[in-house]
Parts: sequence; structure tokens; C-alpha cells
Amino acid sequence: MNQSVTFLRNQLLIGCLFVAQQINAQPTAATGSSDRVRLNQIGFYPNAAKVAIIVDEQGGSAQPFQVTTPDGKKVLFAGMLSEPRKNAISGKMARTADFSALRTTGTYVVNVPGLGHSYPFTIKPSVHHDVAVGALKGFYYQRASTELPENYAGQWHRPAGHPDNRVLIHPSAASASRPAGTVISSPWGWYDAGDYNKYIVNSGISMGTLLSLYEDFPDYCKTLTTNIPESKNKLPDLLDESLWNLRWMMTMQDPADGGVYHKLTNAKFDGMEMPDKVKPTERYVVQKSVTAALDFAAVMAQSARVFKAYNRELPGLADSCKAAAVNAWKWAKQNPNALYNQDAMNKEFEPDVVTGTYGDRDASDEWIWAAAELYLTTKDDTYYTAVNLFPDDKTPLPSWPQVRTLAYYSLARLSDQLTPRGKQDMPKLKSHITQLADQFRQDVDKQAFQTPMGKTASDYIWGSSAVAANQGIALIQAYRLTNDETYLNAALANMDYLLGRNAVGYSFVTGFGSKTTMHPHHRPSVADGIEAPVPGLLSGGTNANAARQDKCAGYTTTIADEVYLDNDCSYASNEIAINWNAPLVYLANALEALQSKVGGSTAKK
Ligand code: 9MR
Ligand code: 9MR
Repeated sequence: MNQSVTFLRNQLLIGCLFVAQQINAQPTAATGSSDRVRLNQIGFYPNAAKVAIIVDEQGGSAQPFQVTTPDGKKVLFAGMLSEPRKNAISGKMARTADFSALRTTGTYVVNVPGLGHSYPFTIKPSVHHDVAVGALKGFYYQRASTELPENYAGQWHRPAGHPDNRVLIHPSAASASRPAGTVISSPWGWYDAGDYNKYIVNSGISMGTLLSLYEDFPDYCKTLTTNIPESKNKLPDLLDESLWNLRWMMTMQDPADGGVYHKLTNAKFDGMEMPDKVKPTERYVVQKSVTAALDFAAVMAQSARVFKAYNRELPGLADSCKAAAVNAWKWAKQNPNALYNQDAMNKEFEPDVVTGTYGDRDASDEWIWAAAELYLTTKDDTYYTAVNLFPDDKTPLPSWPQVRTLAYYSLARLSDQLTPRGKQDMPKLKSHITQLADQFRQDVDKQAFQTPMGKTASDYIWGSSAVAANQGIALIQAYRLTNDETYLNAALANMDYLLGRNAVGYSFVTGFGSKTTMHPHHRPSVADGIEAPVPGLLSGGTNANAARQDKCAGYTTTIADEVYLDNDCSYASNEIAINWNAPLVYLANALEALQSKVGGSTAKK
């Protein structure tokens, strides 16, 4: 920020404080809390943009607002609401209360005379620290095959479930050395979501996202502690947590041929019971798939890099990961058409499997991701040239069926380690990433909620919270390439979205915020008899098609950015999942790591 801007800002602040005192001298009638004031319910960094959105505003006359202590007695800031802006999705009008100039540490509310005040929030450094740590701890609560003792899990402690030490080879996965019914051991890993199955494809992007957080911010990540059983060992907790799932993933590779089973699953979903209370039933590994093999190869290759530094603590692990990656890649080369098609599989084999499919009709992006990670780990150009890294000008937002851009992130991150062949493409690669981020950053100030999330109704899909978080990651990747803080400010705005500045007024992170998801489609949260849901889990969130998809009763609207039901029947808008939590972990922790760089109001460009 240049000096004259700082000066103007200080003048404005002094002016506001002066007005504030006057207002204080003539107190307005006290108003209660209002759900119409939407903001990040956790709070704001002192130097960052601070915005609340007043929804359902008809507009008209100029209207003041104040930021006060929660008791309303002390006014810290006074300003005017913006002119109304139209929400392009709902057509509803909203106004902005921008109090970015208030930088004084404390806990406050935004008060709109005649309307009411917001939930309390805090302005302080490291304001997202607890939610950043809590989201990572969320993975601990998802651990399969282990007890969660009270000293780590608090009131959510529970006995072990799903030991997975006697898992059957499903007929679809039979091979010469492992005929159908062969028993293998495949314990550990994280439960995928609200269900208790374990899926390689979804583990792939989740692991890639967490390991990328580590590779992007290693020093910061070493300071993160989550109070898990491994907290006292020499590894950062982020890596210990990732290892819990990595070790499971390794068991999913057939040592005979390098192929990787698509998932470890029941034939049917478990009931809504605790892990140790579900009806005993067979667990199977099913068909090897090319998407599973390639996502696995990418994760193993990246793990080989990350865990190399811990060879003393984990002797041989990095080498095993590298070998696993190479073997999975070789299998994929021999089986490029082995897509996972559950319906076709069920026609051919018994028993039918009806759990999550993570089926994907196009593996070209998985090829790109695996090739890039293998190339970065081995420095072998043949991986790089095995695929067309830039099949078109697109840079798709990462999601479980679309992992191309994860390759771009990794190549950009390690650009100083590329071979000459890879270096050639760097300018192109960088422009792919910045073009993606530019789409999200563009016109944020024209949006009703002042967030990149929700510029288009198509953002509101199953797991839309992860759309917001992954947009945030794309913006942070662009910031890392350019040092342009406007990318960072836009990423922070999506954090605000997730924590309450949105069209439904919920913080989608369990346990964080005043009005937050209480009834996620999450078996332990439903069955444990504890009122509070397991904390640190990201609800999938608003989903325009949820009513049709889960047929839960109680949806009251079809407006795309408002279809959300905090009810455990709503698995299409209120489940939790590891591939949604992982980008939350990335976004929250990256913002914490970069907090000294965020700044300015959203209006400043
Ligand atoms: O609990 C299941 C959840 O994890 C899945 O996302 C969802 C869609 O596949 O299915 C849920 O299971 C429901 C099943 O599909 C239909 N019968 C009721 C199950 C629990 O609500
Ligand atoms: O996240 C998945 C979403 O993209 C799909 O539309 C949906 C239906 O196939 O499935 C979601 O994944 C679920 C998985 O199939 C089973 N475990 C719970 C996942 C989150 O709902």
C-alpha cells in the first residue's frame, strides 16, 4: 500500500471515530441480533478487509452502521452501508458494511440501527488459527481402524471400528495370485465422508492437497500441532496425519502387478451407527481402475519427495513410495481403459456394490497429474513427455474427477528444480494458473457477497464448499507466482464465505461460528448422542440440486445459492468429506501462513 493511501485511510478512521463518539452520545434504541447481517463469524486479521453483508435490502436511503462491543456500549467504528447490489443468482439486493479501517484488536458486533446486530467476531492476528488447526484435526476424527481416546478426541472419543484386517477380494478384483475371496489386510486410512468406506480416487486429491500445503509452507506447517497420538514424534502433525492414510493407500496396491483397487467398501452403506456398532458385514476391495492407479501414483510420487527428509524416522518409506508410484504408472500404461463403471461391474459380479462410485469417464487429467508428480520426483523427462500437459487452454478448478491443475500447482511450486524440458513450459504454466485465478478475482467487488464464490450459479454443486475452498487455493497459487496481494484478498473473501458470509448465513465448519452446521450427514455425529457434531468438518454446503438428489424433506427454496438444509438426511447439501476438508485445511492454513501479506479493502484493486 502506498503512503498516501495509508494516510487517507488513517484520516478516514479518525473521522469515523469522531462520528462514533457523537453516535455514542445519543444511543439508538437497542436492537437484537439479526440473521440478515452476514459475516465471517470467526473474525478478521487487523490489516485485512472486513466486510459484512446486509441481505434482503430494498435499498433507498443512505443507512448508517456501527461496529460496537457486543454489549453495544462502546462504538469503535461508524460508517455508511454501500448502495444495494443485486445478487445475480437470486435477484435479491444486498448492501455492504465495510469496516476494513477498524484495526483495533477486540471482539465486536456489526450493528445496523433498526435491523439488529451480527454474531460476535474478533479482530486479531492469527484469527483463523483455531479453525485451521481444527480442520486438520477433523482428519483425526475420520481415522478408521483405531480407537480415539478421550485425551485426543475429547467428548468425541470412541472405540475402534472397521479394523479392515480381513478384507475380501471382490470377484471384480480377482487375479491369478489373489482369486475372489482371498483375504487381505488393509487397515487404517480415513473414512471418506459421512460413510465408512475408503475410496482411492477421493483419497488421492485429499492427500495431494494436504501434501501440497506442506510443500508450499513447510516451515509454517512444522509449527502446527493438533494433539494427536503422534504429536510428540519428530514429524509435523500434518505429515503424521497424512501417514495414517498413506499407509492404508499402500495396502491397496496389488504387489503382483502394481494395480490399485478402486475402493475398500461394504456392499451396502452401513446404518447411521457408530463405527464399532455397525452390523458386521464383509468388506471388499473391488476392481482395479486406471483412475485409482494414477491418483495413487501421483500421491506416492509426491509422498516420496515429502518423506525423503524423514528417512531417519521412517527408513525406506520414501523409496517404497517411489517404487509404488512407478509400478502403479506401469499398470496404468497396460490398462488405460480400466475405468470404474459400477453398473457394468454389478452386471457381471456378485455381490452388487452400491456405495460411492467415484466413477470417471475420462482419465486424461489423472494421467497429467501422475506424470507431473512422477517427473518432479524422478527428474525423468519420459514422464513429462508421456502426456500432453496442455491439451487446451483451460485450467480446470480441481475436484475429485478433475485433477489436471494439481499438476500445474506442483510444477510451478518446484519450478527451480525442473529439467530444461520442463523449464521451457514455465511461462505457459504460470499463465494457466494466473488465468484461472483471474476469473475468480475479477469483479468480486460487484458481487452481492463480495466473494469469488457464487459469481455463477454453477458453483453450487454437491460439495460446493470445496468449490469455494479450491478457488481460494487457486488464488493463493497465483499469489505465490506474482506476489499480487489482490489474489490473496480474494482468497480470504472465500474464507469469509465458508465462515458465514453467504446466502444461507451458516458457517459450514462444524464447531466454528455462532450459526454453524449442527446436523451433518456424518454417522458418528448422528449416532454419538452428543449434541455438538464432531468438530472441524466442512459441510458440503449449498447445492442447487440437493432436493432432487437426496429427497430429504424440508427444502424451502430452489434458488441456487440458498439450497442448504442443516439436517442429517441431507447428504447432498450437508455431508462432510475428506476432499472438502482438505482444501479447507489448505486455505485456512495458507492464510495463516500469509497473514502479514493480506490487506486492503475488497474495493481497492
Ligand atoms: O450415507 C451415504 C452417503 O455417504 C452418500 O454420500 C449418499 C449418496 O451415495 O448415500 C448415503 O446413503 C444413503 C443411501 O444412498 C440411500 N439410503 C439411505 C442412506 C443413508 O442416508
Ligand atoms: O462428492 C461426490 C459428488 O461429487 C457426487 O456428485 C456424489 C454422487 O455420486 O458423490 C459424492 O461423493 C460421496 C461418495 O460417493 C460416497 N461418500 C460420500 C461422498 C460425499 O457425499
